[in-house]
Amino acid sequence: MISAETEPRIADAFTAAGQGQVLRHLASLAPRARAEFLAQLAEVDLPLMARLIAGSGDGKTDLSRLAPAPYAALGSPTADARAHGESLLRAGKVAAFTVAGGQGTRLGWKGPKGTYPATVVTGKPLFRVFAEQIAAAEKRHGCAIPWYIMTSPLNDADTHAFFKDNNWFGRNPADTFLFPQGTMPSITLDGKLMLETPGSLAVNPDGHGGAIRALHHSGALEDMKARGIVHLSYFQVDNPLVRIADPVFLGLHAHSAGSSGEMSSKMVAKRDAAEKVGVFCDIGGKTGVVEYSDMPAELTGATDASGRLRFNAGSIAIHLISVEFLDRLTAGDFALPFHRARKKVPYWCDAQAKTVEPAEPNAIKFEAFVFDALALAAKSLVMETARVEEFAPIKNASGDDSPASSHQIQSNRNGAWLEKFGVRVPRRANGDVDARIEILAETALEADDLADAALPREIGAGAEFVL
Ligand code: UD2
Repeated sequence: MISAETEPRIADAFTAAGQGQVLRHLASLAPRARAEFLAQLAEVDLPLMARLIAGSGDGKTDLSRLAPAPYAALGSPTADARAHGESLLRAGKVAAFTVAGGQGTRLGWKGPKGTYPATVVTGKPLFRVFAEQIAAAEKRHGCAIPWYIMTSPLNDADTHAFFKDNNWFGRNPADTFLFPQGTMPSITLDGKLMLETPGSLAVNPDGHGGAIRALHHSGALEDMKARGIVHLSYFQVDNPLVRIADPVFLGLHAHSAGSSGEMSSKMVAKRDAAEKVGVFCDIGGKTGVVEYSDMPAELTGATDASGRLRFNAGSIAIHLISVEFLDRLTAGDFALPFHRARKKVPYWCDAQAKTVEPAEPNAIKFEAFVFDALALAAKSLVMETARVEEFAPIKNASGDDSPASSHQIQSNRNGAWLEKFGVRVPRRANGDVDARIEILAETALEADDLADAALPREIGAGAEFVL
């Protein structure tokens, strides 16, 4: 609670920082609203905001030192890695971690993204897809896989309600840990903090990079340590094909010479130069990701002698992160850089006495990116995977990375799994599967799990099939 003495100090600090405009309705707020607003203001790191507004401390990479990052290519031997990964799982040393704090504006879905119906036939919501996959992995390895989910202050209550309404998807709620990430104030294009209402700042979730701090602040990290968790399987809420706690990836991350076991990543070969994914690069001797929007066109489109994209290692935002690494980062004076993005941010308009949704970008949002932590790992491994196996994100309402494209990739993956065991699957001229095929996690976590399944001889063109 803000005391009568601290109140003028907070107000003075904002005025001294040239941000006194946010106080313009303070005197007219009711006591409770005033106290809540002052508490929000007290949380703002004004020196950090001043640095960001002045343009320093943000996440621009030195592009003169970029080379393609090395990676473990598809088809590298994996038998040892799998055995190592499976033993980590059996020993209960692995947890799942979903970042689900994004606002999901591009999809136009009102609720949290994880509530979106994602699967191709039964329309299971993303959170259920993950819960069922974790349950299947727990059963297979005879272990508990605690699940940590980062929400944001904007969707935390709705996410909780969804889990509760769905009876925690059959999970023990004690093994499911939801916590909100932090926020950052948005600023106008000329560097002023903004009001969303007379008694609240316009803020945005502080990016998935906020996860590192939030894992610490929420007590999740302590909880992991108490449970003996050693590695976190990190993934985004938008990808129903993610392979959570993949044993092969775990083994490579924890035991291969190219990895310090701190933070590893999966990549796919980019679809084309324009694909909106970050790219794994060697940045002055360290593996890192350069976000697509930060990569100059001449590098994005550069090709090698065989005509292949030079920077082709697309990030699918799947990582393994060790608890020890997170602990080390959060124990010190740690901060990831903030990246700036021009966005449409609703703001309080005094003339209209209401919150206005702008038609054009009117503000800068600051977000930290989790992949900037890669630079802090001693040695970081990147593993290539097949796009059709693990990447079918749902981000946009239509076109690329939409529900429709995700459904097609899901059917393509599932069709290929069936074909491996002799099932005839209809395909169109472009190679896409011409049927809607869903395979439940309890049936198979990967193609070879179908070896003993009762399979049909054929799937009809245009049919729906659930296994
Ligand atoms: C991300 C990556 C991109 C590529 C792509 C693969 C960034 C900046 N870009 O693009 O390089 O790997 O994914 O699909 O990461 N989130 C939070 N809190 C936030 C912001 C986001 O939890 O404050 C979550 C969000 O819920 C989602 C994920 O992070 O699960 C990615 O969010 P995004 O939409 O900002 O990133 P995107 O899809 O543009």
